[in-house]
Amino acid sequence: MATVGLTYFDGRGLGEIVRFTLAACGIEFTETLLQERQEYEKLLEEGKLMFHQVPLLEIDGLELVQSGAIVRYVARKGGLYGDSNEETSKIDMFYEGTRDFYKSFLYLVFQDPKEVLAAAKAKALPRYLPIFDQALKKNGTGFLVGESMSLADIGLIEVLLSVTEYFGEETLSDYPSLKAFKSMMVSQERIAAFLNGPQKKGGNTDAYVATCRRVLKLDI
Ligand SMILES: N[C@@H](CCC(=O)N[C@@H](CS)C(=O)NCC(=O)O)C(=O)O
Repeated sequence: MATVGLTYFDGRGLGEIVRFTLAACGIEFTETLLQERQEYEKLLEEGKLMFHQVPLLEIDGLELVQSGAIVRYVARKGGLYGDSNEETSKIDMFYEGTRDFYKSFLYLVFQDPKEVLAAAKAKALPRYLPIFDQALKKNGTGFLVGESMSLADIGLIEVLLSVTEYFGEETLSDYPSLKAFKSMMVSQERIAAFLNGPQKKGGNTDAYVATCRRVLKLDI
């Protein structure tokens, strides 16, 4: 199979969900981790970045941008996007919910982390944790939709790992279904291999933030 290539930064941001989804689908990929403005400008000149943004996934002769479109393509390919229109819509609803939840942490590195985490603790956690806990309980299979893993579960595990990293495991104490979900997901063979492998990115560092600012000429 031709090489699958992800272009992003050496950090999580919007690239991590693409990495998670590829890993969950068992699709090997290489990474271009942008360091300099010229690399980004070259991609623009080549017409690879439709909206002048990364992540970019090169796969099956396609140049895909927009993280939502990318993960859906990969999930479809890997059988993680439901078997019917109804199932796929449910997966989409949950997946979009996980993205709204994840947004609470996304700009952590560009704003005052104390303020971002305090807002997440006050608003996002009490809103989303009970919803996902109840949804898992109601579905009763360990997964959010149907009887097997889907893109919705990938979105949820990504955000739960951030939640427990920032606020501790005890954050899930009152949510038994979420707790069980997290243990089950991190021990799935492909997810475990990704989490323990070299392509999983660590916490976002000052170097990562500086690189994003330099490459994208960010004024935040
Ligand atoms: N909706 C897009 C947003 C992508 C995005 O904002 N990417 C940032 C890096 S995390 C970027 O390339 N920003 C450059 C810009 O918008 O000029 C997606 O989900 O992929």
